[in-house]
Amino acid sequence: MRDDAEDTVHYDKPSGGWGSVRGISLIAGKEGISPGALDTLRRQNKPGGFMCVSCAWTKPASPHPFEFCENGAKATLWELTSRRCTPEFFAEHTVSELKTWRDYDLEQVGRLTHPMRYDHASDKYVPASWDEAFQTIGNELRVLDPKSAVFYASGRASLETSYLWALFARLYGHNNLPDSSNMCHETTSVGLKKVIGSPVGTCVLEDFEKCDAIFFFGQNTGSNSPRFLHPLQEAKRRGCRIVTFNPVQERGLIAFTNPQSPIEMVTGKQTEISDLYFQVRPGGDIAAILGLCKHVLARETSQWEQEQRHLLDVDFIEQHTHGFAAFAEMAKEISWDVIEHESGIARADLEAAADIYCNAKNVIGVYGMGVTQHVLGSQTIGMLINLLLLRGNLGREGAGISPVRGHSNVQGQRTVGITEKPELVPIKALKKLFDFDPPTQKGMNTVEACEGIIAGTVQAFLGLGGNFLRAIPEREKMEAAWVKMRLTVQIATKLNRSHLINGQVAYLLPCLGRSEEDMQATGAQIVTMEDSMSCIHGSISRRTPASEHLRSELEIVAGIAKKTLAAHPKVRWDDWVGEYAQVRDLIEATYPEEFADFNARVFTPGGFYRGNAARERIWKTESGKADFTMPTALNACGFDDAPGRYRLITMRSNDQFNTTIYGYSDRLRGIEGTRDVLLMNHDEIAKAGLSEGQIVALVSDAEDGVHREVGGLTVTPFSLPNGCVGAYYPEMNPLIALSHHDQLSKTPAAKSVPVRIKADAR
Ligand SMILES: Nc1nc2c(c(=O)[nH]1)N[C@H]1C(S)=C(S)[C@@H](COP(=O)(O)OP(=O)(O)OC[C@H]3O[C@@H](n4cnc5c(=O)[nH]c(N)nc54)[C@H](O)[C@@H]3O)O[C@H]1N2
Ligand SMILES: Nc1nc2c(c(=O)[nH]1)N[C@H]1C(S)=C(S)[C@@H](COP(=O)(O)OP(=O)(O)OC[C@H]3O[C@@H](n4cnc5c(=O)[nH]c(N)nc54)[C@H](O)[C@@H]3O)O[C@H]1N2
Ligand SMILES: [Mo]
Repeated sequence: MRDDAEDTVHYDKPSGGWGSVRGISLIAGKEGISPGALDTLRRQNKPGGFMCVSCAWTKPASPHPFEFCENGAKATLWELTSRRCTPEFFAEHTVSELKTWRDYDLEQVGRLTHPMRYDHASDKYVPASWDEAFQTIGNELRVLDPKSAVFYASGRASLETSYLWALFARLYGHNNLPDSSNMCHETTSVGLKKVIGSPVGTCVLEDFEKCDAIFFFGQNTGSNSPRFLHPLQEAKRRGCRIVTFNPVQERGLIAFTNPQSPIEMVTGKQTEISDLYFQVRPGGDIAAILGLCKHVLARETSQWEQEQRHLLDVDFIEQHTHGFAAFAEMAKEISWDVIEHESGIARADLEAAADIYCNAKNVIGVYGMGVTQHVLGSQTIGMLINLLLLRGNLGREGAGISPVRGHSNVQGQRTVGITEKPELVPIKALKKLFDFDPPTQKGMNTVEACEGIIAGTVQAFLGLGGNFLRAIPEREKMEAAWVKMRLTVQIATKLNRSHLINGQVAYLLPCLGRSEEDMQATGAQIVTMEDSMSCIHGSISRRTPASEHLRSELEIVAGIAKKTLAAHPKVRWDDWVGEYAQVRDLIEATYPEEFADFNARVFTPGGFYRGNAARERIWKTESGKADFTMPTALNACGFDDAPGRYRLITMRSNDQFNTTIYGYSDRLRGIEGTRDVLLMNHDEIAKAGLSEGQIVALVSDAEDGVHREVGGLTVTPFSLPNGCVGAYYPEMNPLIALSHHDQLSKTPAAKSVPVRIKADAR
């Protein structure tokens, strides 16, 4: 492993450990948590308890005494804050003033308590009744062309709410259902599906108990799915080898002290996580993995010559794959010079990693945003699958592909119909259940919705959670176009930037969080979600809601739908609101294979598995087999190197959840007190004629020539490959061109943005 240069900022303690406990208590102090909050935490991620609102990592059948991590606790405490964002607050501040606040300060105001309408004359939010809000929104939608409306969903809403959200869109007449997944693992939904026929990972938790090697690409476990560190630690103890490719030396992938283990906490004992760690160039993974494949193929040739024994799983390749010969030919032809240059990794290192692959019976490939958020992100997934296919590491125990999803129900939303693609909609079932013709025209995904808003063809935006305007690329153009829309509606728990840019008619509707009791006509309601491993879990909470005026997301969706659509005997919004189990019955009727006996299985320990064809070696691809694929280029960035041009990685700190900034301590990277940093290595700082601590700006270097700029960044030495710089998401989003996205899925390519440094900015 490359050493951190002495004077770069870095953190040399393990992830987890006392630092994570301090992280939780700091946030508990800051949020001013109310009594009983810690009790709620104790029930987090346990069967019969409530499911964490943070990441989508799976929840085990036999949970730890505290089955939550530093960041899950932060997310829960963030929701359980005692602070309130009330009508009085809005009376005191104009929206123009609030626009000057930091994201952190907006959310620190606390939980939204009342439905609010934006009043243009006073430039303030004013209280509205729920009836007025639903009626006005319904009236507006009724006169619009349904195809000009967009219904966005952030990946937190339950399966029940998501199903009704998608149903509402289709009954109204469109498939414009972008969701946060479009900025995230859409590359998986499209790219993985293309090559193995499954839009989701094939692994379950038990596979991590049986694998011999794990190859990690661009996923930051320590910050973004810390509970995953437990199975990793256990795997290491069994002797499993871990190889990591990441331009950043992420602490969680280097070493871990288990905060659940008193002995480890007292003695400071830590587990080394990665055996090999390579600081691949951003966008260099296609080349790196191709290098691994090249060495595996070379070893096959020599082993066969010497021992007449195959290293490859030739039976599997023969029976289950397509395109092997052409791929092997290409891998043999390509020169090591090109691979080394594009990946930034030496041949000997790649060969050592490939040896680990060859010596392991069962291998799992894990990846995250470092793979999906590139112009050739889908192709990178294809290359990773090539590697796994060589030794049949798909569709058997202990092996497979494991994309680590983001939001806690982002995968589930797709499962129950949130998609812009009509071919993924169970049209027949919907027709039968609700007696209507679902729209068949393709809808808009996130990038297309943005294009529509800029072009003026989108007239209404309804957001089920999230912070759309902060999460998307091309911020300036988008904010300017946004205000021209006729109707904007945001369903949310806390105030954020997206609530301050408003259409002509605008509502902010406050909802219950998952950690709060959802009381309806038939009693307290259960909601469900699907984790990263396709397991479905129920969640229930008994906590008193933040305000008596809050409504559940499901109730809000039904409230708007009822005022928008004509009454229909089969569409029974009131009954569904009264008893969510009825919505689960509808989900089961729509997707009978995945959701058989849904209501009976809601609290299955560890969740119930909805199955995966690729895991059974059934390949729902065009060729009917798992496909070996060839990349069109070895650089996944979608742009070439040029003098003065850098590849910008937009990063998440350990102290944020997407656009929610919990604080200014990126503890695991040693960056404290600020997010306005530009990270680059010493050589690059010197080469650019800069000095540490200098304030600079970044400007876009996209081909389109549009001026995009973010200033006020402090040059900070940090261990990164040459030719690249790092800075935080979402602050850097104004620099990303809307057209800069994965070719296949349109996921914005936020991990390699072409930029230049403007040194004279003050
Ligand atoms: N605490 C916390 N938890 C979260 C979130 C959060 O913001 N905070 N967000 C949630 C969501 S919605 C999501 S999608 C996930 C995101 O979780 P991750 O998938 O881990 O996303 P990131 O942290 O954006 O980036 C992942 C890693 O990719 C690396 N990387 C960047 N470019 C490259 C590259 O070209 N190649 C390789 N190999 N690596 C690269 C980065 O250094 C980083 O370590 O986490 C979820 N969980
Ligand atoms: N440059 C760059 N851009 C990125 C990324 C990146 O790595 N780099 N990552 C992308 C990814 S992976 C994602 S997923 C998106 C995130 O995009 P979003 O999902 O749109 O954004 P979040 O920040 O998760 O949304 C936070 C807001 O959600 C609301 N909220 C929280 N809990 C609830 C709830 O229970 N119900 C409701 N209705 N609202 C709630 C709160 O008001 C809070 O302010 O950003 C993407 N953008
Ligand atoms: Mo995400």
